[in-house]
Amino acid sequence: MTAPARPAASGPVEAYPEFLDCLAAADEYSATDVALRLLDDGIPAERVLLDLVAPAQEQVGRWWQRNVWSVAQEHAATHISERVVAAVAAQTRVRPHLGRIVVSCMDGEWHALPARLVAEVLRLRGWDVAFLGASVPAAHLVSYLHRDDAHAVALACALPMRLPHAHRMIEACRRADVPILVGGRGFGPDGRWARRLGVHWAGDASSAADVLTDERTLHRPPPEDLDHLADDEYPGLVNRRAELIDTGLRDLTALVPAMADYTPAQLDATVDDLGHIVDFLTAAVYVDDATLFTSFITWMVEVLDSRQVPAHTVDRILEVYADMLHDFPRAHRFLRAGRVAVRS
Ligand code: B12
Repeated sequence: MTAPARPAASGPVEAYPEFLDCLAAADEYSATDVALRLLDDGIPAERVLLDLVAPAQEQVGRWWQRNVWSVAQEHAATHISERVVAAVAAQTRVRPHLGRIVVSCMDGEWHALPARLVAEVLRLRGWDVAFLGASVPAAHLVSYLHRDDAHAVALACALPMRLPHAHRMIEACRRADVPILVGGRGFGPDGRWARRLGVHWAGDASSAADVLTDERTLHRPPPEDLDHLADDEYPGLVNRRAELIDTGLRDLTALVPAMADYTPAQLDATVDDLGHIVDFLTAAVYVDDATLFTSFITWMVEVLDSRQVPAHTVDRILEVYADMLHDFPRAHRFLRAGRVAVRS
């Protein structure tokens, strides 16, 4: 008797719905089977990581954003994706034949999985990778780079509001004289904010691997474009952060009577939201790009709307901040653009 024919090899795209179902069911073993089956069928590990795990995580994000999934469901799914990445890595041991690349998240950056995907792809391409994971303080990273004769450091930033911190980290690495490559959605859809900060950027793990092999380019970073910082609006906003959050909270409490009955957790979440508004505005001023702020506001309105918080509360906060920051011309202009984004 002959063995039943194996189903024809299918790729990550065909396996994606099944993989998502496994994440939704928090079924770690089946999710791992889906990924390992693709490897068995001859699909390169890089494609399994980037065409199966990465898009699934984006979908997880969309479901969280629309309040279809709770934070707990997102955490369970992300944990499984991490296990799948580890399982794929364990099946594909590549002896390093290229230099040492240190892959690290920026200080305060907890999105380690995107950086881990990059680290694994570099490892698959033969680099000797040191993966430092989430939120590495700048001073510790620099002393690690000194210790380790790195070919380059790859820095990840998923949230645009962390860009001023990212820049400080980039400068610290520059002083250590190690070539830098950055990536992650925090640098903007086409890496436009990386260009502002004068640093090489790659849009995905495969192009990161390509940039790192181009020695000449790697050692010649693009020029920084931060002359606008001479107006001192950025440090002014940093100094006024606490005042902006306090005033916003007081104003909202008067505007939304239901806030009187908010639980401490709900109040914390509101303070976090106000902090994000201020931090995204501050980051937009840092790179001098209103779209950083307006795209955040559009995202925030969608997040709040799916949680039954009306958009006019965001508009009101932006109005309050515009009044408070009337002598900050750029921030004022971005707040006005933000109010247009709320209404569109
Ligand atoms: C899982 C997750 C988390 C987990 C992360 C756990 C972990 N171990 O990574 C936790 C719970 C910690 C988390 C927290 C938060 N998160 Co989150 N998170 C996600 C989620 C769902 C998946 C992340 C992921 O794995 N992505 C998959 C990879 C493949 O994404 P990728 O960025 O496309 O990566 C590719 C490229 O960008 C590039 N790349 C990425 N990094 C690097 C680095 C280098 C050096 C290079 C060269 C290239 C490169 O290559 C990658 C592969 O090709 C995303 C959704 C999303 N779209 O990413 C939200 C998301 C990023 N999170 C979001 C938010 C808002 C938050 C919080 C602020 C929520 C909160 N209120 O607390 C916090 C902030 C925490 C912090 N300070 O860092 C938002 C950001 C929205 C925005 N406007 O910026 C997103 C987009 C969700 C959403 N759709 O709304 N999150």
